[in-house]
Amino acid sequence: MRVIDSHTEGEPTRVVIEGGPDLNSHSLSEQAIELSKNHQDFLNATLTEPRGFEAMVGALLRPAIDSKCETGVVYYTPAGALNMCGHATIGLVITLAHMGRIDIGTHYIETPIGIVKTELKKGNEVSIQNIESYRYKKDVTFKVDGLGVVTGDIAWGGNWFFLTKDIPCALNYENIPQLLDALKSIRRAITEQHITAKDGAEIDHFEFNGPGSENMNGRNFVLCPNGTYDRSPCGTGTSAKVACLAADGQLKENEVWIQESIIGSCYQTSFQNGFNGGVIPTITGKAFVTGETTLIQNAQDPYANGIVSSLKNLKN
Ligand code: PYC
Repeated sequence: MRVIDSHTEGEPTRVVIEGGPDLNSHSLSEQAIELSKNHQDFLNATLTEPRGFEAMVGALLRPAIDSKCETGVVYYTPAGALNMCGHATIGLVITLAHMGRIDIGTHYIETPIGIVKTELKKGNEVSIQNIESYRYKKDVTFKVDGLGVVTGDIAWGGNWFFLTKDIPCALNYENIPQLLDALKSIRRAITEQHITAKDGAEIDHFEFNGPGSENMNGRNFVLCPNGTYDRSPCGTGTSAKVACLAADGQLKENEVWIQESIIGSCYQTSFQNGFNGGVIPTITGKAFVTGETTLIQNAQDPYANGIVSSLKNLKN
C-alpha cells in the first residue's frame, strides 16, 4: 500500500493513494459504511501501531462521482469511517499538490456528506468551505460522574459534536491526560443517558471550549471517536463552534474567528449564512507533507494488521 503522510496544524493525515480495499457500493456515503463494516483490518493496519500511531486519520482516495471533483475520499479512524474531516481535507489538498495533481486555485473534493470547495493558496495554506453547519440543541444539561452537572450544545459541523465551556482545568498541553479523562466521562454519560443528535444519530466528537491565548478568539480540545485528541483545532469541531457562535449572535457573517488548538496552532475561520438556517464555514489552515511510504504487510507478520487487531484476535 502506498501512502502519503502530512500534518495539518499538528494533526496527522495518511492518504492511501494505492492498494486500499475495493469498495463496491456506489455512493461515497455507502462506501463509508462498507469500509466501517467490512474492512477493520485495513483501518487498523494503516493507522495503528506498528505502522501508524493513535492520532492518525486515514483518507482513502476513491473515484469522484461528480465530474467537477478532483477526487472522492472516505476519511476514517480505527473506530470507523468519518462523515467528514476538516484537517484531513486540508492535508489531502496539500497531498494532491505534492503529487502534482493540482495547482494553486479552486478544487472540489467529494466526501460522504457532500462536495467541499477548497482553495489551495501559496505557502501551504488551504481554505475549505465546509458543508452547512448548525446548532441542533442549546444548553443540554446532564450529570457526569466526577464532574457534576455539565451543560453544553449539540451541533453539526460535518460530524456530531457536544460542545461545552464547563472545563475541569485550563486547556493547556500539560493537562491533556485530565482533559481526555473528563471528555471520556462526558462521552460515557451521554451514551448511558441516551442523549443523541438529530434523528437519534450518535454524538461521536466532544469538545471543550475556553479562552484563547493573545490574538486568538478561543481555544478548544477535541476528543475523537477512537479515544485520541485532535492536535489541530479540528475543522468540523470549529465549524460546529462557529454555528453555535452564530446562533448566539456572537459572530456575524464574514467576521473572522481564530480558533486555537491545544498545541497552540490555529485555524482562521468565518462563515456565510446557509440556505437552511445554518452557516457555511470557511476554515483556513496550513498543512505539510511529512513522508511518502510503502506499507508492507508480510503474511508471516503477526502484526500485519496492527497490534490492535492481533490483541483482539488473541481475546477471541
Ligand atoms: O478536522 O474535522 C476534523 C477532524 C475530525 C477528527 C479529527 N479531525
